[in-house]
Amino acid sequence: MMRRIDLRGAGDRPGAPLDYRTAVPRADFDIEAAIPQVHPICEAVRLRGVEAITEFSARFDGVEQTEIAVPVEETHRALERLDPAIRAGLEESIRRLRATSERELERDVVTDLGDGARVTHRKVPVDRVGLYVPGGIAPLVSSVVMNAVPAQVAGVRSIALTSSPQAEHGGLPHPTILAACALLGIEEVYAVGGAQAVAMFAYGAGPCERVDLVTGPGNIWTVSAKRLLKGVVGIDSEAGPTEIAILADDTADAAHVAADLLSQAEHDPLAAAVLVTPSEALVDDVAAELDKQVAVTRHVERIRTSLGGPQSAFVLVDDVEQGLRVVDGYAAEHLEIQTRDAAAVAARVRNAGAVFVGPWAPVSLGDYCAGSNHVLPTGGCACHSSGLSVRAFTRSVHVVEYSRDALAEVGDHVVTLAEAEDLPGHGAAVRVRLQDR
Ligand code: HSO
Ligand code: ZN
Repeated sequence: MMRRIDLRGAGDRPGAPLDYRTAVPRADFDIEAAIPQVHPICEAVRLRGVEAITEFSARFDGVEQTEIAVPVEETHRALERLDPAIRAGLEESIRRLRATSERELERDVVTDLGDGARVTHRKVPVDRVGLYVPGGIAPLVSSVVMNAVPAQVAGVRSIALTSSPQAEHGGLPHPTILAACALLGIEEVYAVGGAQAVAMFAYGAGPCERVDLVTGPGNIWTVSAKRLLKGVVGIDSEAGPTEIAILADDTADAAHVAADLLSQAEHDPLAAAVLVTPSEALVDDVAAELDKQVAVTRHVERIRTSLGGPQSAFVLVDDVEQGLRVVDGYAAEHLEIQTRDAAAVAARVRNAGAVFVGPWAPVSLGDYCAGSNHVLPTGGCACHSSGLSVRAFTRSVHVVEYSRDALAEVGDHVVTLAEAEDLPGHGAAVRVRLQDR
């Protein structure tokens, strides 16, 4: 089902060094190519607001809407009807993520650079955020938790959440998503999905005031809209189709490895599942396990497409050393380390959205209840971006306080540097303060 890429001996071929960033291909998720289609949608929302949004809901979601806002009573009703076991699961997920988020909150940093010279790095929560929760292929109720909890812990004043309207739920988002909103005390909820949801947040539309920052995972349309509107609005990392990479040696359990690859392939035909290993025996065992496990799972079609796609592969390497170069080059959204001394190997990983260490930390634990966040950079963006956390919802501001003497101490340097840049007015702003009057 999965193809094999053999990189053994390819690492240090003289004259033709291997480019580890492209050694493992990615799915065809061309964000730029989708922008020409997304642009008119965003423009329509900017110019015509709710009227345009309801047209898109009719066209893309098959839902006739008169309003886009979900009455708060609907969220309370959904919570009353929620299966108690699901509620307990959500509560545990919230508790653990809240615990890590509270510890991750950064304090102000005050630096005194001499008498009367102080710079404070002040942390300020973003004022208003729009959280996007996918409702398409699967209603990702856990994404409500992953978006909302760090925003709340960061101290965001105003939180709005949107998810696509569902024809089978009377044009509202999935009831479990609404219930999770009630559980978290989120009262401003919209039934809007796709690119039009990102545009609604970026420009404001009808009852939805514009936000400062949009976060959350999505499909090609929402991710393209985020890239297009970045600058009009802040965005978190680009979180597209799910990826799992597993670096494993012959100590790994093939049944576990197969189950974990399958678990993320389940998300999307474009999801990527990659096993990097020096052990050919492990590849054979995992391939056999996958045949067994996929045959009895629910979303067979989707999983077969994902695992059979060019983005999924068994990658054979010389050893764990080369494996580390491969996974660092790939920069997976999720990376599992299932090797001897897994913690020591994991400590050397530089590029991954999140790292899962050893046999007892599957990615699906992190998807729901580890206390880590599951909104993570995909498509190789993990080499420059981070997953969602309180930091994503916080800005920092340098606050500068100097006395006259402290300014005098450094003033000549300012004047000299300003002259060097041919900006004498800059220097004058210091001189005018220090000259005797
Ligand atoms: N693995 C997905 C998140 C998710 N899984 C939600 C289940 N529900 C992307 O990190
Ligand atoms: Zn998942």
